[in-house]
Amino acid sequence: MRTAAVALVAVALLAVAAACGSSGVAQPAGSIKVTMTEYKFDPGTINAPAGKVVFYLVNVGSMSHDMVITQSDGTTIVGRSDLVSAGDEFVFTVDNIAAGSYKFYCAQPGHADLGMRGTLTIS
Ligand SMILES: [Cu+2]
Repeated sequence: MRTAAVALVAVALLAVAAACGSSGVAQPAGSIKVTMTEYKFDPGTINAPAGKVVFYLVNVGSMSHDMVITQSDGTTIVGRSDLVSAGDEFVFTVDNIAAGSYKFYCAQPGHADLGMRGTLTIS
């Protein structure tokens, strides 16, 4: 009985460690916070000044997501984030982005078609 209680406490502690383990990246000053869920980005329409743009990606969903930015043709990639695990955050920096219209989407299979896409306007 006592062994079982100790095991339960150990499991509880592990669960807490897992919950805070990989996250904890603070939002950088001047970054644009983008929340990722199944299956959308919030906001889905982003405006930013030309130059260096920093996205603070927060995955509050239950699956891994990423963010790929393309020219308005939808295929020429100008930036790609790391894969962000569920519950994790990632600071995604795009250097020297020029004024213009861009698109972004999640490159995980099927996600973009299910709605994980948006538009980025750089001015
Ligand atoms: Cu996704």
